[in-house]
Amino acid sequence: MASSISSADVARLARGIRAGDRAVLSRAITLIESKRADHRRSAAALMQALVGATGKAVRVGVTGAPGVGKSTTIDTLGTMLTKQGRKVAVLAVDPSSRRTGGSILADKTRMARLANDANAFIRPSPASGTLGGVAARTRETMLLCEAAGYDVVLVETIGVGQSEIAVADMTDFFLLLMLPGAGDELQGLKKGVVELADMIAVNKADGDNVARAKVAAAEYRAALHILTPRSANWSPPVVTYSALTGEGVAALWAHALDHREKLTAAGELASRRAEQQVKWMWAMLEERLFAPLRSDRAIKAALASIEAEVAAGTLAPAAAVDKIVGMLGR
Ligand SMILES: Nc1nc2c(ncn2[C@@H]2O[C@H](COP(=O)(O)OP(=O)(O)OP(=O)(O)O)[C@@H](O)[C@H]2O)c(=O)[nH]1
Ligand SMILES: [Mg+2]
Repeated sequence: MASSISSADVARLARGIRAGDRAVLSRAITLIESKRADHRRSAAALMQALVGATGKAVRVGVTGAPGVGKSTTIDTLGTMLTKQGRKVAVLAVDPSSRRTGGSILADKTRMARLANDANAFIRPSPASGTLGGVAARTRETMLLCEAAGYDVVLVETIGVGQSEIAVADMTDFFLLLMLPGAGDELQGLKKGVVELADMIAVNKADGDNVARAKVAAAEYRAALHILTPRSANWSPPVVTYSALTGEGVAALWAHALDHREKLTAAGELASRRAEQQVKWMWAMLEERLFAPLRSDRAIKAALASIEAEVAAGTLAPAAAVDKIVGMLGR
């Protein structure tokens, strides 16, 4: 997308998206992901044009350690949902450079059924950038998908780093996947992530793993008891299932719908989304204000020497800030 976009083009994109045209949707996402200033403006106009058409999907975040089975779960769950007549969009937030070239392909092969499903739309994570930037683009992509009629959005994120918080901040239901028998394993279980979870699901409860999965689930249940729940209207359940056989996947989804019903009734779903929207406004503003610090070569070079002076104690931090803000104002 090298050319600039007219307002008529934006209107055409908006129309195509509302009509559910996948090719237009893909093109619009490419526009959203563009770093060019004029594209950013067109993208903002597009988001505004579609603002009334968004918000209708069940938004689910899926996290868990590498290899826990996130993609397989999304494939199995997504396929179940399209069979029920749902339209499913699958997105990812992976700010590491892990997911380049080959592994996008790998992702699609791990979601082999969905990748060939006319009622599913899979879009890999935006290319690596700052987490804030990657996550903001993913969120906008989610909104475009909603405008295109996708009524379930599944967002996969790697089980490390801040990406989980970003995904929890753009979804309604945050699903934490765990492995069986990692018994001694409240292992790698980061308290912050557990506190965000609306449900813990122990995957790979198949074959020899069934008993171990149940033991792990009991341990997580006990662990959750000592945490303050994220919501007054919901106690996160702990379930076991197998993404491979599909056993327990329907029950898992039933919990997600139950959560939705309870939070909607309590008004919490609406307030959660309202808070999220405002949070994203601030996050994107911060992203925008900081962009020149990262992209402007002269400023970047100056920053390095200013930082060195501050470290050496020859420049007061307050004076350094003045200097930097002065450069931004130019
Ligand atoms: N036995 C068993 N294996 C599973 C199950 N779900 C996933 N796997 C296997 O676990 C491996 C990792 O699965 P993925 O779905 O790619 O896991 P992921 O969490 O998306 O991995 P990353 O995206 O690399 O973090 C694959 O070999 C899957 O076949 C399951 O329910 N049972
Ligand atoms: Mg994966």
